[in-house]
Order: sequence, then structure tokens, then C-alpha cells
Amino acid sequence: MSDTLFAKIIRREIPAAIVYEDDDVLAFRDIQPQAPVHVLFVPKRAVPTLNDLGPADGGLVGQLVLAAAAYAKREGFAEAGYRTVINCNGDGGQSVFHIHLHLLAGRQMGWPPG
Ligand code: DGP
Repeated sequence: MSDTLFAKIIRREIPAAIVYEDDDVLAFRDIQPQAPVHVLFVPKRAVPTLNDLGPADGGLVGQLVLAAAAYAKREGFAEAGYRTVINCNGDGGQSVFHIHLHLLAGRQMGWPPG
């Protein structure tokens, strides 16, 4: 596993407010929340960016999406709505190079994004 900030959170070397975990995915609250609910869904297998995914990695991305949707249902805001985002590289606004899916909820989201 590469030594990103999120790898350290996965290894419990840095504290985080963990809200979900399974064998492949860890989810924890974003330290700089952009909405009342802002949770990051992170694969335990470190892949730096979307550009580094291969044909066999569809399951990894699918697990992030499914875990986020299940969390939204579990927490009771699925019907009200939410947004999921995966940033990629500089123009995408990615700052931590370990793929993660942002789940944002609890307010009306604007479009287009800033
Ligand atoms: P991105 O810009 O898409 O790479 O998102 C990275 C997110 O990670 C950003 O919204 C802030 C969050 N973040 C950065 N450092 C920490 C940390 O130490 N703990 C937690 N929980 N989140 C962090």
C-alpha cells in the first residue's frame, strides 16, 4: 500500500471519524466538510487516480458507489438526494492521490459546480 494520508487513516495511524468499513472500503468524514454530510469512501487498495484504473478495476469503483448509496439509505437522506464526486488530478481538484469518492448531502447542491 502506498503511503498516502488516506493509507495512514486506513492503517489507523491518523485518526478519522470512521462511519463505515468493510473488507475493501473505508468511509470517514471529510476534515473540511463542504456540506452538512461530507463523507469520503476510500478503497483499501491504493490507486492514485481514476487514470490508473484498469479494465479489472470496475469492481473497485462499483464498491465505492454502492457503499455510498447504502450509507445514504441507512442515514435517511437517500430520497432527499445527495451528490457523489471523484476528483481527478489538478483541474479536477484532486489533492490526495488515493482514489476516493466524496458523498455530499444535507443541502441543495448547485450546478454547474464551481
Ligand atoms: P480531493 O481534493 O478530491 O483529493 O479530496 C481530498 C479531501 O480530503 C478534502 O476534501 C479534504 C480531505 N482531507 C484532507 N486531509 C484530511 C485528513 O487528514 N482527514 C480527513 N478526514 N480528511 C482529510
